[in-house]
Amino acid sequence: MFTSTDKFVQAYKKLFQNRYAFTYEQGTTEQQYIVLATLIKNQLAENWQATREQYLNEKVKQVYYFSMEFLPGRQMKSNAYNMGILSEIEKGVAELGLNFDELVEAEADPALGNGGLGRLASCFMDSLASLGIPGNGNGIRYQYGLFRQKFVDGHQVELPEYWLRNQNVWETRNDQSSYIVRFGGHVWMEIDHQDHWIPKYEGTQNVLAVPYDTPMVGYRTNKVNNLRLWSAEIPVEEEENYHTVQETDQIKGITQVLYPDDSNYEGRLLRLKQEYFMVSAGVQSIVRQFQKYNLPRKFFPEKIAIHINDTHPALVVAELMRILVDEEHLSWEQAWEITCKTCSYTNHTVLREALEKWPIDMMQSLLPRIYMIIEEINRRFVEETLPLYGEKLTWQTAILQDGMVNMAHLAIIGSHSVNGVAQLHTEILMNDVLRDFFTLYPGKFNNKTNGITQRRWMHLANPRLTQLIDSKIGEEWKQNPAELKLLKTFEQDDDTLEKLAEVKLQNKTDLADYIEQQHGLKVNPQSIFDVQIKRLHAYKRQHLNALHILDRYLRIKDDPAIDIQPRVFLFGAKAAPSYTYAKQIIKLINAIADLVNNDPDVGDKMKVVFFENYGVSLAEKIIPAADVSEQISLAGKEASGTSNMKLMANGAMTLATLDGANIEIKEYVGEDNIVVFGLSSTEVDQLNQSHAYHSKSLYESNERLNRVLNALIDGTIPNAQQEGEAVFDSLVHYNDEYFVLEDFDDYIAAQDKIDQLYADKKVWNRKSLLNIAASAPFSADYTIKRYTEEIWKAKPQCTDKEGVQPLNEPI
Ligand code: 26Q
Repeated sequence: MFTSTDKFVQAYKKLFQNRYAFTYEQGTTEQQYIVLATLIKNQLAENWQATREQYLNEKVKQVYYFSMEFLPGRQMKSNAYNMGILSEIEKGVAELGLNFDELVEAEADPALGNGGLGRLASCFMDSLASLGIPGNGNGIRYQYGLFRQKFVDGHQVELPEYWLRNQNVWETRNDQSSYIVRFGGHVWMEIDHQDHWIPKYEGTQNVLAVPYDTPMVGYRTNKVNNLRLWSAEIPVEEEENYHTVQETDQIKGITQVLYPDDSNYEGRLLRLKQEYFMVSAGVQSIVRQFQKYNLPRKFFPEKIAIHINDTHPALVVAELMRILVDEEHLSWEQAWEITCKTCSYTNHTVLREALEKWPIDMMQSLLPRIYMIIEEINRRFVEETLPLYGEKLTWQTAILQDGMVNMAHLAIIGSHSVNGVAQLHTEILMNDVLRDFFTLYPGKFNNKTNGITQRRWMHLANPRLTQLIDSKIGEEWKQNPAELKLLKTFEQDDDTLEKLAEVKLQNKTDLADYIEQQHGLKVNPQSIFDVQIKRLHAYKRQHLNALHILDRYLRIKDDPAIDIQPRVFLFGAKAAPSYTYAKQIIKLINAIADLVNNDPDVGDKMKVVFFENYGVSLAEKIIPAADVSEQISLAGKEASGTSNMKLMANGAMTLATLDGANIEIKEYVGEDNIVVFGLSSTEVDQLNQSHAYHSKSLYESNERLNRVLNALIDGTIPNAQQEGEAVFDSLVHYNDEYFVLEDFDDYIAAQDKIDQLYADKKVWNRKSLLNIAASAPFSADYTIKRYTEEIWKAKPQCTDKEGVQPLNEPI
């Protein structure tokens, strides 16, 4: 790379001058960042090209991960780190007299996703590259990412997030790989002179899909993968047809903005346009790639795997059929075999309101040819299934139902693999949500528990902890996370435990400084830092957390001299702009924070902080400082969760319901090192089926609960009367859909247990260490290995990574 700090300094100065024609000392921090990032990007260009060419020459099998969302986080530091030049760069930047951390913060954090699903896609991109697996991301280059959240008088206000303002150093626009995507118009079929049925199109709206490629750098490998994000433009030859700004905006509007809803699906035409736009451009570019391999078409599934990340890209199935049948002139049967062998699908939700279904007439008019193909897929499916399984099951699994196109059904029927994202979630899919399909295709179903990249979430976000681990067990764990379990041998070692506590305290002090600077609020780093960071949703039950806070507050008011473990409650969450109840919960928690933080009776015993604009960059600051990880969704609702894994790996104790991957966390860390409470998913099912739940009688009979709930409506919380009433009503009068009141007592008891454990520092530190030691199985490297071996059948292209073996047993 750079042979010396001097060389780096020279290269930096030269590049700065070339670009701006003044010296770097005269530049803004943004300009100084841009030059540094460009210098780093230039260093990886050669490997990027070499990787692409090698894969092409050797006709290597490639994986394409189709996702409407990616949340990569800032990339300068992680790229430098993965390239192995971070310390060199830091030295050089110091030599220049610049502040590296300031330059890092000058980079925009691309919020091209809502939450877990998008962040998972980015963790997977990191693992694919780091394992040397030929993996490509395929998504949308939204001009505006997920809204920037501000609080005005405690209410969420959404501001546009124009992340491209200062130029995106990491992307490369590749005009030569642009494709046309067609919408609307009319289609009819004609026979050509070779007896092929050819679709004829009239009156279509043609949109140019231009790819912007971003390098995905592997950790200590020379392989560089590609993330391809598509942007919508007017085709050059059609520019003259577009006269008004409105007409132009309509096209560009396709990739203008990310839909900010992660749970409540709304059938908007623009969203369907976005989905097909990404799918069509992506599949066309894959077919072009395969053509370069010069192989018979039946080898397609041996060289290409396409992964469908939730149903959002499910049109891949129909688009691949369209290209193989209409453009490559394969028979329907041949095309269908290739399609099913190529595609695989991951489900990320069991919430019924989140399942994508598009009105047939909308799809028919926007995508006439695609709809014809879906109709034919459905016709053949019904024809085959009906005689074998009868009417009921056939209609329940059909793609076309009640005037709607069921996207999950399309994805399942067109894929060879269907997976859930945690053991419990996969079981719920097989036994409940997708039971009929499990009857039809038991062999398609499999589990792939989510994972996280330790590079971003430990090595980079928590250097102090990383150094401590290195000093105890060496550096091998960075290549092979299973080694983390060696930490267990230090569970009784006072020196290690004290150092671990010191690391945590320093991280908490850093976060406390940040809180003071951002919120003007002083918090005591010696308190328990209790963290709930995730999208705001009733099923995730941030309001249960709020009820506990209120209960504690009332206890302190009863007896201001009470001997209680000091706590800081930390929240980070965005609510979908249209989700009124979620926004009311935000306002309520902010009002409780005002009350608690300004009450002199409370003092240091308790503080509440709701961070604005939670996202990847904030998570990197919060997670290393967490003591308690709140994973309190109603059992059966959270598919997996991934913040639970990040917090555990940073030594937080999990306070959890038996939901999603929490169950696996418990298995790995052991029941003594996690605090579990609440209904099980089976109990939730039973309560639902028996109709025996009456939240109002709990309100009336449980004194403690009664007092807390009354505090929502009796003026205890100033400035949130309406919101308090809304929460009260949903819990008491509308029978509490997510069983908050049922789980309340058990949750309070679990919180008291946390206090008790924390009181004995040695006990706590030991548990914290054991959590870190048991977090290895949640490495995304292992998750990706399993996808690669069991679903995609691709091969790592760097031999030094073959030692990475998944770890299955509890430590
Ligand atoms: C769908 C249609 C129209 C508009 C938006 C959407 C949409 C967008 C995003 C629907 C869902 C999402 C995101 C879902 C999500 O993030 N799910 C989470 O995925 C994580 C990774 O598997 C899991 O850990 C979480 O449990 C799950 O909630």
